[in-house]
Amino acid sequence: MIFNEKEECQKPGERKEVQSERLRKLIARVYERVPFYKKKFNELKLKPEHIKSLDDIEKLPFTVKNDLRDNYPFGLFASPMKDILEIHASSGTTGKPTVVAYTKNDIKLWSVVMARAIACAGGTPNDIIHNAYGYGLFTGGLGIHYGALELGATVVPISSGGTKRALMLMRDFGCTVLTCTPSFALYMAEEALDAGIDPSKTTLKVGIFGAEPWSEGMRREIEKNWNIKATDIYGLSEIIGPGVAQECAGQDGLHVFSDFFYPEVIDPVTGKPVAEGEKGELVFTTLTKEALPLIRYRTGDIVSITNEPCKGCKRTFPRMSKIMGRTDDMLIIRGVNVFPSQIESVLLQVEGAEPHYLIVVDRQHSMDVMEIQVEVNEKIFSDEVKKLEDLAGKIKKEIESVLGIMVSIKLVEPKTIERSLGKAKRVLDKRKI
Ligand code: DLL
Repeated sequence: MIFNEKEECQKPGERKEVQSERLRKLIARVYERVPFYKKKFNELKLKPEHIKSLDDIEKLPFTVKNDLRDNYPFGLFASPMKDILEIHASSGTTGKPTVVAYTKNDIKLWSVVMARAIACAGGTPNDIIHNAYGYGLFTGGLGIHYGALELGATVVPISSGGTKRALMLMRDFGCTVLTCTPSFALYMAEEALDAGIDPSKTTLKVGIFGAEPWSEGMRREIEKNWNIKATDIYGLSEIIGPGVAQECAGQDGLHVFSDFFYPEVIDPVTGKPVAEGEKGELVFTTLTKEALPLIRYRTGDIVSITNEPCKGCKRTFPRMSKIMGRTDDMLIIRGVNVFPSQIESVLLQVEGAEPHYLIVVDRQHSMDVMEIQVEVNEKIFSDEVKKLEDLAGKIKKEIESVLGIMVSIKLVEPKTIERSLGKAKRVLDKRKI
């Protein structure tokens, strides 16, 4: 199905009926199957029958990332393991990842919303999709893959890395859609020029970029370099992966697929909803998910949402702005979520390293790079160079194994990292995005 007009252009009032019905079923399901939710509801003296429609959603408790960690790995699942077909995981502050799961119906849902997203961006069954999101535990690669299959397009599961070969295949196969993080799209354009390929003269026509924040300036650059229309895709593993919201060719906000993922925007301090169009923290309720249904999940992403009709297409979904920031200190480095506290917990365990550090993030040749400056104690600092090198190597190895991305380590003299009286400044983000 390329464009399901009945669902995507449904009158908002009619959609609300569908959403309310789905919400009622969801609440009954989690109350019965997830002890964590049953306990929370009981504490609030809330019974499933108190939730009659979407208008009652504010009575429900929030869910936060820590709830997933506290119930690691499978504690929040609402389906028995025999019904779970696939598991993904993203990084977490304590080194324990956030685990998410899918039943057969969940995979079908993921395929449908991702097919919707690709079509919304301008993709059709005739397209050849060069999918350079990472395949593996990250939801980017497989999410796009399922959507491409559902749409009936051709997908090339190129994954990330091996850029020169990937560029050759992209040209030889005549790929028409590029899917990857926006920073990787820029990096690939540079690599193409190096390899003697003019990126503006390829067969590509559309790009579907997300998993990390990017600006309008970056969009213009990508569009110019590749001579394509660059669209924004949003999603998060906890809710489904990519395929939660997608821009159409109008490029004026991302259509939130609210018939499956009901969005709210709240004041992150009071937890109360903000007025339409105001910015706040994005919260989602998964209306039909089976394996890992989440109620009022706080994403930490700051956005605003409008219900004004879209000028670019007939879809009637609410549209959200690009992500304007986060409520927590999560960094996204080459699409990987990184919390400074993950780095801190490694440093605390390494003999000789002090927990005074500064994470410097920059962009070199369009790729994110991360340097961690770490103070060492007096004793270590006066040791010979070899010992310092060994220490830096040890820290690098430990941090890379926790984060799953490459970092560089710079050991610095005792007391050189600026101390702060208030909230410590742990991150210097020099990326201009
Ligand atoms: O990044 C899923 C995804 C894959 C989305 C591919 C789009 C394309 P996580 O690894 O769980 O899932 O990270 C989710 O990434 O809460 C946002 O902070 C950020 N993020 C995702 N998409 C965008 C975007 C995937 N378009 C976290 N713009 C989210 C800005 C984004 N930030």
